[in-house]
Amino acid sequence: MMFGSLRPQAPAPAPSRLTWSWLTLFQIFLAVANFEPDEKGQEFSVIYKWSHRKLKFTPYQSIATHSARDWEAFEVDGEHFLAVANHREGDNHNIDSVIYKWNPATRLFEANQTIATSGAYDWEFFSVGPYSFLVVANTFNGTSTKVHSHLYIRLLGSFQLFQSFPVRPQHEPQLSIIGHCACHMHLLDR
Ligand SMILES: [Ca+2]
Repeated sequence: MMFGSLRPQAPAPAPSRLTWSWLTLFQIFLAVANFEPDEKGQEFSVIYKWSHRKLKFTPYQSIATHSARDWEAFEVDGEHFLAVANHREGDNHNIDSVIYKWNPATRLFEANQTIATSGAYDWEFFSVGPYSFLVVANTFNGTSTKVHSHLYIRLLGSFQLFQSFPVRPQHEPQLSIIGHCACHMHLLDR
């Protein structure tokens, strides 16, 4: 089963600035990040589910987000997660981003863990052997773009800070995972 990011060329079903993630459970879901509040001032991202009957994605679950910039879909030990990068709430960039976990009983994505972020822009997930990692690109803490981005490792059922990196983003940062082999060797050396 594969997970990853997808930025399709297909027409967007909702507001103009969107990012997409996809994941495969028993069905196919799309998570759409809405950047701006709706006409009522509420901010939601929408998870769409593929309808085999209608042959299109239909709204499945709305999740309150704050200027969401990215949804990252991933799987750990057979459990399915979505992490949202909440960028800012009003003028406040120091807010929580949230990791949601699929609950097979309720058939909903439910908040599983919050992680403090500063102008979060992107999440990337990767695994090295038995270890699962999430890295977040932070961009702005309200006064400075000299902020650290953080790498988290999943231990004992939650993501815990593993390492921090000073980053000064010039533009919209996109995380890329490179050098799995080097990372693997580094971990083995620890
Ligand atoms: Ca991402």
